[in-house]
Amino acid sequence: MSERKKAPPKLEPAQQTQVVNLQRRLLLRSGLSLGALAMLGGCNLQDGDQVDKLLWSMSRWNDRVQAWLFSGQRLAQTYTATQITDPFPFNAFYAEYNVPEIDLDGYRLEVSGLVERKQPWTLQALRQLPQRSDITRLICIEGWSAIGQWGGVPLRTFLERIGADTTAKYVGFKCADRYYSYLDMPTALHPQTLLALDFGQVALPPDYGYPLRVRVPTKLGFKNPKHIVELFVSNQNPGGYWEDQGYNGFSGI
Ligand SMILES: Nc1nc2c(c(=O)[nH]1)N[C@H]1C(S)=C(S)[C@@H](COP(=O)(O)O)O[C@H]1N2
Ligand SMILES: [Mo]
Repeated sequence: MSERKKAPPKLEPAQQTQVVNLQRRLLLRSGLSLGALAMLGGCNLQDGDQVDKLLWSMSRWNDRVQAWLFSGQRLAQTYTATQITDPFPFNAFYAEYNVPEIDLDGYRLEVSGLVERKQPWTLQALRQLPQRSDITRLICIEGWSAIGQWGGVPLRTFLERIGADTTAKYVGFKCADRYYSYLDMPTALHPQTLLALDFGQVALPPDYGYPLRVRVPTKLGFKNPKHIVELFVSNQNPGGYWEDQGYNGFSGI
């Protein structure tokens, strides 16, 4: 049951402390998820199905508790320009040389689901909307974190422009590389949640999710889809690349 995709990365002592601190924080905030994982790691249960069911039900319970704890307005910590991590780490479910190729001129963000206006958006049109930029920390569940600056359209502003039903439960995202993920509506409406077009002083480079990514500093890294090509609003949980493999769907930090 405790099959793992790959061996955990070797970490420096300072990084280990960071991971332990992160786990402690996650544990405090989320109650059970890491405890459940530790329990699973430390035992030899043969009946995978039963364990799976237990973990999925705990995870769903966990999502509800976390959503309830999330105030929707508490701001994530911000940093100064001198604290920005350079070079910034790249991460995806594939190696860097497989980053998708995207024709920027032909690019459109498709919009679907519970919204009034479903016209696709060019990058230029997105840049004409009000912009915001924050220097925040991206925390990956694999045990690293890095500080960067992302700028773009607050997702709230975009949802308002397209006449989204903001009483719906989820905003889902589909990406150019088969990745997909979603945000709960309160997180989608959080002031620091961006449809990011810029990274530092430049347009998003390929590695970091060009031409458009979600940047949500109140969530773990995997809830920040890169290369997004479609956005939709739904009352059905859209799932996600990692969410569907058991990563906790709320994954707040
Ligand atoms: N399209 C897409 N988005 C993605 C991923 C991916 O594989 N594909 N990986 C996620 C994970 S696990 C992390 S930690 C961050 C990494 O973002 P970075 O490459 O800008 O550091 O992107 C997230 N968004
Ligand atoms: Mo990640």
